[in-house]
Amino acid sequence: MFSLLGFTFVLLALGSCRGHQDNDVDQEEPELVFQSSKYGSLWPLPQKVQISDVSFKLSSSSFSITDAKESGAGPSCGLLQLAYRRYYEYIFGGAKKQKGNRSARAGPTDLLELQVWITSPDSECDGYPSVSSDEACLETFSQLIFEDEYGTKTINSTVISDFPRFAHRGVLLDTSRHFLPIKVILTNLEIMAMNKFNVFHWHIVDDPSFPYLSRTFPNLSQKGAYHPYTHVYTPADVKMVIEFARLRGIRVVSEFDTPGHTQSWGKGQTDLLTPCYSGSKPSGTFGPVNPILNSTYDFMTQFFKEISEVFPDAYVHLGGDEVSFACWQSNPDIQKFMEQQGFGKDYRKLESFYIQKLLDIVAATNKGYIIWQEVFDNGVKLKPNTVVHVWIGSGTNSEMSKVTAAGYTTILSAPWYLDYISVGQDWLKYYNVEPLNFNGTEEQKKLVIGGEACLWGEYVDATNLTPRLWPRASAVAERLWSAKEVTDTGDAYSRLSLHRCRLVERGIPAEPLSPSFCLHEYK
Ligand code: CP6
Repeated sequence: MFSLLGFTFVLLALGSCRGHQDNDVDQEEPELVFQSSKYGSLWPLPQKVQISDVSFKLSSSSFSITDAKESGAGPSCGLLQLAYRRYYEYIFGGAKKQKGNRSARAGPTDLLELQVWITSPDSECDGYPSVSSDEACLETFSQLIFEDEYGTKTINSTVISDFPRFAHRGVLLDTSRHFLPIKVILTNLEIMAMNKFNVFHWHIVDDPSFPYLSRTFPNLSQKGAYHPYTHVYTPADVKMVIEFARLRGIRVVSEFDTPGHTQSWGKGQTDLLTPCYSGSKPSGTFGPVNPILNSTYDFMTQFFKEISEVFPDAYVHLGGDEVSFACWQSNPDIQKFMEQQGFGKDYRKLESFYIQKLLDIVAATNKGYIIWQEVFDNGVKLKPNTVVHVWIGSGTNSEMSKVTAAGYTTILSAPWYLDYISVGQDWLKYYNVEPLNFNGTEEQKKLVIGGEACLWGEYVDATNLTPRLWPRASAVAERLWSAKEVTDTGDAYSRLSLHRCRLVERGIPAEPLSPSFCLHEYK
């Protein structure tokens, strides 16, 4: 059984005739010095795979992907029809070249059809993916196809049973430190699907720039973007990203991080940020969102109403990380407010006061929310369906214990900060993480819904994003998809090398793991 992200379905591979036994089938390039995996180039590894040595040929002139007669989703399912076309093109390289120019007549061992049989009662052709979507993928089928020594596309008869270990498998991209053109975002969504990632965490705004074009508050990007026309995401751009992701079974979770990381918000929205003081006078600089003004909450109410309408996902990420208290401490109005509220000198209480009100505002838009771990650490009262995002690299295991002991669902990012680079095979470091390796009951472990690879944008833009992310994020993808027992790094190395070459063959500049070559190098 396979399924496209967001679907469950069964593939029936029909040959024009019985396949022949071919004991000489050698799907690995003999030149490669590593030990080939019996799983070929499959990545991430499915839950159960049995590859037989019965093989079929595929030719672009006779092979097609079709709906099975019994399928629950037919020609009217645009999402599926588009996926068939995409994967046909991946398999045959854009249908341009027909290697060897074999006759169009189907041979006795040709695979003619891949029939896709959707078995789930209500498929998600027109809807959006969610945390509970049933998944797996046409991608798996395409990964089983290899070129024999004559360059003919070949597939061995295979039984696969597949589903993800974790439901939330995300990649964070940061479009504030550097603006990322839409094309780069779409390319990476495509690569995410090839790795079975299903959440695009869009860290869209931050201190340096505010590229989100808000219909309600156009001044935010007019004043806060790096450039008001060329470095913004218009409503049409955002729609395009969401639809492109939807067609690939990927959720788009937007992050609008407050009260810290908001310098760019202040440029287009007066009085939103706290004026910092130097002695008894305002210093002219600004700190986090001003939590003591009613106007702040009026603004947030309107702003998040818009966000809840623009982004269809059931969750929005509200940030809440790394709030610096120095500016709040310097401001006499804030000091007075602290006294009135009985907060003493504990600015975490002020932070919690702000977040509490924000969470109520967002909850009223019928969205769930994800927050960075500090919000939980500060003891803010959270709705039971809140997702706590663990990112701090020290004390990670005890944090996972605490968050899940308190009954919250959690996602893990602390071990997967891919903006950190070093020489050598750092993918192994990401691969060797076991997300449930913390003290806790079975009930607690069930609350870990997944994780995210984070590519913060300080040193990343369109020039280097793709090779920096891939295939390093692929290591995270397998950890979040495959069974817990899949930990053989030798086997992983072999499959990942081939997976990376497949990305290269599909036109993606994914960086190499070690001295090596690909049959079809990057052009
Ligand atoms: N930006 C935002 C960042 C980081 C965070 N939030 C960050 C902090 C520490 C490291 C890497 C990234 N750049 N908004 C923390 C979640 Cl090591």
